[in-house]
Amino acid sequence: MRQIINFNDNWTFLKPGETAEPVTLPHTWNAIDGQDGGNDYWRGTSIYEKHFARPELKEGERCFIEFGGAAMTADVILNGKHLAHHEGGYSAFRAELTDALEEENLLVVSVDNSANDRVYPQMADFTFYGGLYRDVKLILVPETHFELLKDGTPGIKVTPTVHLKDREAYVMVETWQTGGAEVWIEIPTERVKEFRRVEAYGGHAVTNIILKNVHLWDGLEDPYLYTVTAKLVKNGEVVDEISTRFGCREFRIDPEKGFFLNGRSYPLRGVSRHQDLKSKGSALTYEDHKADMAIVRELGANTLRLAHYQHAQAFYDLCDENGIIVWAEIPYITKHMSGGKQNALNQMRELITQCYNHPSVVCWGLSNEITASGAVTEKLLQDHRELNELCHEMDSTRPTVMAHAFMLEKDSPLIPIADIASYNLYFGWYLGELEQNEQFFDEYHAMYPDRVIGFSEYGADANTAFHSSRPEKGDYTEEYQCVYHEHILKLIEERPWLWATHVWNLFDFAADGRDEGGKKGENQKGLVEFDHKTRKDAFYLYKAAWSKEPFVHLCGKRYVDRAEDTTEIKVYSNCESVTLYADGRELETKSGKTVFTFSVPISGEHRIEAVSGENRDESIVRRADAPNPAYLFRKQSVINWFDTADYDPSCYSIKDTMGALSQNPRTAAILGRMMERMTASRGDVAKGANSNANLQKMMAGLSLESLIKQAGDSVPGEMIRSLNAALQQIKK
Ligand code: GCB
Repeated sequence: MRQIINFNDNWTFLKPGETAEPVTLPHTWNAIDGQDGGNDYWRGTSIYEKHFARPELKEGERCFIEFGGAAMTADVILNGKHLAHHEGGYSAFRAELTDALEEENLLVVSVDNSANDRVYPQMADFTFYGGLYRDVKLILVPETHFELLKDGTPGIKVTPTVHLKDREAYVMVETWQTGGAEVWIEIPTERVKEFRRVEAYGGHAVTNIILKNVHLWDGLEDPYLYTVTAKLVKNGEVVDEISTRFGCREFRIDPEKGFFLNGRSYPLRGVSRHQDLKSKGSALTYEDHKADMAIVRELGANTLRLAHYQHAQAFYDLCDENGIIVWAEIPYITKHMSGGKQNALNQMRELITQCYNHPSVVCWGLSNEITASGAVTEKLLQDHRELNELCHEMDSTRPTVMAHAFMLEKDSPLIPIADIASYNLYFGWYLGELEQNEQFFDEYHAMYPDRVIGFSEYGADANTAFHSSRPEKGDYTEEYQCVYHEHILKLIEERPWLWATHVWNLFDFAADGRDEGGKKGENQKGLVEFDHKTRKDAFYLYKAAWSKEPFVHLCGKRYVDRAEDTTEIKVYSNCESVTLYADGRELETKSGKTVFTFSVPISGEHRIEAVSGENRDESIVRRADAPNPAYLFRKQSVINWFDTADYDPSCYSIKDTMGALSQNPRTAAILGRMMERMTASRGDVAKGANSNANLQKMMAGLSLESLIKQAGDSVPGEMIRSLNAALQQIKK
């Protein structure tokens, strides 16, 4: 029988130029410098060493090591013998140690996250943490055992096909092994134990089992899991045993009606998740994963996009157990690399091999915003075709998908390569206005009514320190994030054909290249802060829309001082009516759905309470004489100075469009310098996007003034003034 030994303890970590330090895995060397901004986190090669005594191996037994993830490339060396090289920081892999074992052993794992031009990701809006940041295990198996090496396989593949009408599932079970003539397959059900003796040929065994009266894996409501066990038999004796859970579910996706689970409409509404956490980086424990899942359940989301790479197996397990529908993907992102095809294919092969049995996973994401920093070339199309074919060869049960950048034309030949599509749109945050989101989707849906389309990303950054009664795009207030999401929630609810929608992001996360909205190194589009604890108000908007757990939430608890006589008090709730009290006095009861808005006169300090049945929440607001400067991200009003300033319309100014300004060589040079500075604050991806031809086309119609407004404090007032003065020197 196999033995699995946790191998996380007693490692020594050696980073060049630093003294060796003892570490326990999971570990990343970028937990701090990958989150503090500056785009200067250390990327290079570090060494993990471990001394260990020879594990007790019985006659013929073999010893393997399993790495849950080594970012980004790894070499495994035991007692001086090089045993494995692995490229790709997010998939698991194994190496066999047996023949290199001695009585006392020195295991050296050299891990490298430095930049290169073949292993994805190389350009993206998140920190590429380096390290052995997932569990490491030793696996001791008999000489004849289920396969361990090929693409980190679990050795067993389960393909259930559900026939809803007959309430049956045909379950195909396959195993791979190094020898043995027979495999025993068992699936205990609620009534009987299904059992098959299967003859194996060429190291492969396959059988079909019909589950009658099948208990479906039915999303949030009933995520029922079966377990299949495979026993490998040699000379009449069971020598190895593995098992995996699986779920029986049927889904289909309709271009007009959206997603169906087990025959009923089941609109996928949820969020994306990165695997990282403040001060820990990517090195999460099982407790951290569980805490993340608890927040997903609290929110009431029924789907997760596990972006932008393969997550820990423990997390897909949690998704299975909790009935969460998953979009899984590889980090083929932002920038197509001409030498990256093999690595993209390898990462996809590993993702599918390792995640195939999870009923939660419903699609394979080929790439994300792959046109963000370059054109659609034949080479890029070809790499996508090959990835797409690979997915279909390996899995005939799940569609492929891509997440497209907003500037990708709707008729691009890239889109129909995958089975279904989704767009990442940020109108109302980066460029353009909120309404452009629905315009975009309505146009797409009218152009291609037979194509499945979804909303793979949308969001707005918010820092919970910043507040305003007149929230606007680019102010980083909690209130604008609410305005933004209220708009998009409505858009989504009115468009049932959007097959899946995913808020970007459930949590604030590390993007070391960023410096905006009062924080360095963080993307703040989360509904929850980077501590994975502090819920922003917008979190409760979605909870009100999705969760069945009755609650009321008073928004603006962090917005205490208000320089106005009457203030807006907003309540998010999934109850049908909400009553508001001020200082114990009943003010008003409102009926409605999700968002309840009240106008409340304020004079001093007031205790506000929102009540619906048993559910209540309270906050304090205070009448202030002047706006509290601590609430302001923009310390000055960027635009007002210009409205009052004189300017000569026969010369160029910031009122002109980007298109007009780029026509004249002198204004174009000024513009170029300014754009460089504006994009620098948003990290590498923004810098890459600047060279995108489609983006340039879309921006040509926008006035420079509207872009500046967008950029907030990254373009200070003084700079705008001198910029405008310079433009005013140039005659049209
Ligand atoms: C995107 C990317 C995601 C970024 C996000 C943003 O489209 O796919 O990785 O983090 O935009 O916040 O800009």
